[in-house]
This record gives sequence, C-alpha cells and structure tokens, in this order.
Amino acid sequence: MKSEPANDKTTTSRPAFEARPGKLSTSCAVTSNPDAKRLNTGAQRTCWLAVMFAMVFLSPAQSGERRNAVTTQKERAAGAIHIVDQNGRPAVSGVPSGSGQIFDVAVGQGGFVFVPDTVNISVGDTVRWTWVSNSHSVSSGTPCTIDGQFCSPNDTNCEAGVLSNTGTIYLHTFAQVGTYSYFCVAHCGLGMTGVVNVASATPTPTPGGIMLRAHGHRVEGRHTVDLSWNGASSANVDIYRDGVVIATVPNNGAYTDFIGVRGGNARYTYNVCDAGTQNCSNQVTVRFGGPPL
Ligand SMILES: [Cu+2]
Repeated sequence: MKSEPANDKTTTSRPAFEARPGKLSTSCAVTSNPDAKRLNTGAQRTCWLAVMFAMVFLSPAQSGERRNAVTTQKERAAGAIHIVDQNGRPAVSGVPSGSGQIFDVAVGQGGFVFVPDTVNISVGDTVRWTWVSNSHSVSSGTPCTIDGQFCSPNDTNCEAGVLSNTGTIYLHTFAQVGTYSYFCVAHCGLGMTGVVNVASATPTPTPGGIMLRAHGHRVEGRHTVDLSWNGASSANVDIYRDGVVIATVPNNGAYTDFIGVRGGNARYTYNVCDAGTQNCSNQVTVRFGGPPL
C-alpha cells in the first residue's frame, strides 16, 4: 500500500480575487459627434487605460484560477493552509494550536517545590507561575545553571536570577517543541526544579468522532504499533505519530506503524484524522519499556 509523503505541503495560495472575464466590457464607446468626441477624449483615454490594466491583471488571474483548479484536490488531500501571523511571517505551525491554553504552576507551595513540577503542553500554550511563598525564581536551565531562555519576572536579564515574592505572576508562552528545564536560583540545590515538555500542536479530537485503539508489540525486537479505528468519514485518513503526519492511507480501519526502533523507554502518541481535516480521533500513547508512568 503506497502512502502519500508525510510532509507533502503544497504552498499554492488562492488568487487575491476571482476574475470574471466574461463580465468585463472591453469596448470604449466612441461617439461620432465631434464636440462630444473632444469632451470625451480624456474619458476615453481613461477607459482604454482601464481596459489595458484589466487585461494585464486578468491574464495571471486566469492562469491562477486554472492552476488553483488543478491543485484543489491536492490541497484538500494535504490540507495545505498557509497561516501567517500579523506580521505576515509563517505562523509557528501550519496546524492550529487549537487552544493556546494556560497551564498553572504554583511556586513554593508547601516547600521548595514547583507544583506540579512537570507540565506537558503544546506549542503555543502558556505556563503561568504564581508565587505562593517568598524569594523564589523561575530560571531556565539545568542543572542549576541559568541558560537565559526564559526567566521570571519578565524574561529579561535572566542571569541576574531575580527572586520574587508571594503574589507574583509570571507567564511564558512556548513557541518551540522541546524539553525546558528550569529551577529556582535560591533553592535549586534543595531540588526546586521543574520541567516544561512542549509537544507539537496536534489537532483536537472531536467528541463522538473517530475512535482509535493502538497495540504495541515488537517484531524482531523492533517497535511496531498496530492501529485500528472506526468513525472516520473520509476516503483517506492522516496518521499522526507525536503530532506529525507519518502517513496518509485509505480509510480501511487499520494501519501498522513499523517504527524500527529497538530498546526500551520509548513512547509514541497516535491519533488519526480524516485526511486534511481537523476531524480527529482520541490520542493513544503506546509505551515500550521504561519506568512506571
Ligand atoms: Cu525558591
């Protein structure tokens, strides 16, 4: 079974406007009356200019329209949507983060700890640290060494390791996938550390939509995951592993992902979406070895 390349993102954009050549009049009426003719010369010139402009701009628009018709099917399959921010730059991810949720962490609650000390978020989400006791910082880096990626109270001059007191609120939005360790500069030695795990944004499961099940096993020691689903409504489905489309396959309810990795302590999170849409299944995580969850 041949599957589409995972990252077949076409970047065709739609024409800025739809030209309707048939509806454009290309005649600039010339009257036979000499007086009227003189009076109308300026208007005629303007008219012809308008016609020439229209012709110049119509040609690329028409071909754009044609090109668009050709790529429509591909676009639908690949779900190629160009998302840009207010500055016209490509957005963090072509896949909407969906939520931009806020995750709360209490700083110094019941001791020299962050509660919770691990948060799992997606790109575009924000962590909000709230101080519930005095003299703590949130400083990125590990172990106990400031790396300056982010810090309380305002992400500036991180090396200073500024301590803040009860009531302080510090927010940081994570725009890149990764694992971000941080600590309190005053109490790192006492174990006051935390981690923010930032995953790529994945489409949101639709309640009552696609139901996914996953079963992990080893084939000659290699990690292999059998997926099965129902409730998908399109001809093809996109298979996501850890937020990335790994295959687009016919919607026949089953797919086996031969990951090829050996060894333990690995986990893979799957979901399945109607191809090119955000109509997605629940997420299922499959583990191979590793410590208890
Ligand atoms: Cu502290």
